[in-house]
Amino acid sequence: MNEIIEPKVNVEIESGNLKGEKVIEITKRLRDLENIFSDEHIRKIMEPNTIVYEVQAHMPVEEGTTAGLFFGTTIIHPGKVGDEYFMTKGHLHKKSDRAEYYWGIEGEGMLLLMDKDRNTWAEKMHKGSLHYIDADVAHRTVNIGDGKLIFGACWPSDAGHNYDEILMNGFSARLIEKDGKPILVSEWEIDK
Ligand code: S6P
Ligand code: ZN
Repeated sequence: MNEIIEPKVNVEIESGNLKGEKVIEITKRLRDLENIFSDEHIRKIMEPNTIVYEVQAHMPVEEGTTAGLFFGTTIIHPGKVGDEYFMTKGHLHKKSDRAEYYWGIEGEGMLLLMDKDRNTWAEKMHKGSLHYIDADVAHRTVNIGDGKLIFGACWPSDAGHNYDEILMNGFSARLIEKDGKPILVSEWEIDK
């Protein structure tokens, strides 16, 4: 049957906002982010309901399906825990041979990447920046600006998420603010 139909989902290009079928939404607040930031003491005394980041994802197939794709938008709110910028939990993909694309939509940020040998580096994120995240590279995003950091992502539907590795061992470096500027500091250099 020849049929012309409306799209089942729309993405607002300016904001990354997704509306339509099979869109899920996740909100991460300070209370959900235990042992992510360097200073647990400060995180615990901050307002636990503070939103750190929000994720929307269009998931047209079931998670784990081979050969499908997911498409998402992440908004990281501006803020810090001590001198460490608000950021995502960060993860590896459960399937270690699955890559991912990120692209900047709004705001100023950094994409923290860590390879298998625990070498960590950061790529600047801004409107229009494009980031290819190699398979088996851990990734975390950090908002270093005064407004929201918004970015898009596209990843294979069978990539999955491995959060445990980062929860246990972290990244080997963190992005902190020093003298009003972001710097990448090795874990061992941070005063506890
Ligand atoms: C999924 C993709 C993003 C993140 C989101 C939140 O592979 O990388 O959608 O899930 O940015 O980060 P995290 O580390 O909490 O999943
Ligand atoms: Zn990912």
